[in-house]
Amino acid sequence: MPLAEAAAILNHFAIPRRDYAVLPVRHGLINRSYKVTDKATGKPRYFLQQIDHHIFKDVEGLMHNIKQVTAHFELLPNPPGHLTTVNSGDKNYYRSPAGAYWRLYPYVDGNTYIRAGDRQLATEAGRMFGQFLKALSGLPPGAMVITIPRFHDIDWRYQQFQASLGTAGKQRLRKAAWLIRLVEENISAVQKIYHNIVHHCPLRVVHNDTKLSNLLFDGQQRGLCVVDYDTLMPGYIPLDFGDAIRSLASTTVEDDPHTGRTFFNRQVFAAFTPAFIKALGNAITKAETSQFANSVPYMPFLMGLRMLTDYLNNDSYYTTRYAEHNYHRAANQLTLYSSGMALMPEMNKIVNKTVSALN
Ligand code: GN1
Ligand code: MG
Repeated sequence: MPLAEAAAILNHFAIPRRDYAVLPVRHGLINRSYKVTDKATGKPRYFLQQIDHHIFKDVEGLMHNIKQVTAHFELLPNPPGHLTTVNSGDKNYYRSPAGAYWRLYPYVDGNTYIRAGDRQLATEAGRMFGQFLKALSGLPPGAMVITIPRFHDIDWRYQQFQASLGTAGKQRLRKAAWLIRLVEENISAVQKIYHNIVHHCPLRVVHNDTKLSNLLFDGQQRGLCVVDYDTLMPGYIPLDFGDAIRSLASTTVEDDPHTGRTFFNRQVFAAFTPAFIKALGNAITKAETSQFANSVPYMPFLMGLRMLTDYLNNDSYYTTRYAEHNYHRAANQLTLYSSGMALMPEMNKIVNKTVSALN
């Protein structure tokens, strides 16, 4: 996308006509994002994104979901820190004649982290995601469009994986053989976890991509807001919990190629969990907290499986920066899964202790 084209897109949004500088920024694995700066003052003003409509096949539905959630937040007496879109005509996005989708947010000048490192950040992250989900708890799942069906459903992801085995090239199959074996050996245990969650927990509107890098913090590591609303959809709170732990409590980033460096940090888990549960308050049920520890190995397995499938499909979904990128991601996440399995009893104790202290 030439920058001049991205800059011209700004004319379609309801913002003051100024001379803006548009700079690409790396954010997430899917959409293209740009920081929009007012050239006269040098201040960042907006965050412009082109939504990848090959991956998000129902962009209208996705933007409808964002509207539902932001409108709901605005009615709350104490809304959580959140973003609101800038309008383009009567819509919260712009569709170009060529069929590209764009949206614009006012810029929130915050810091992001890809690793928690310390307990303070983990506690703040727990509070932020907990408050965000509590605020969402008043919105009925029926108000939302299911933009990516069966997004966190292991049965569906396993089917996609099996299909990729039939079409993958020999070299990638050989390289990933140990990961394929790990998946086959563990799939039934992981499917059980998922079926239990679905059976016991209410379907709710959740975030569905609660990684640490989707939180903005100020200079003192105080939370500003939760970002990335692409996957706001019906789902399960324990899976948002597990997904947050996946990035926060991992000792390294999700694409670290050295699997020996990848395991869960108990201290970060012990800091995040009480803050998350407390912030949810009476919005969370015992049936849900009883699934929290199970979701800790579940989410890295699910992500590892998706990354492995994408590796076998020659990287058709996630953005990759080098040939083995998806392979490294998958190896990392599936290693994290094993660490999560080993720590499950201990994590269960921490969750139970928190829940009984609050009662
Ligand atoms: C994708 O693009 P990004 O980084 O927001 C993915 C998530 C994964 C994540 C892995 C729609 O999110 O499910 O957790 O990569 N989103 C989609 O980092 O597939
Ligand atoms: Mg996302």
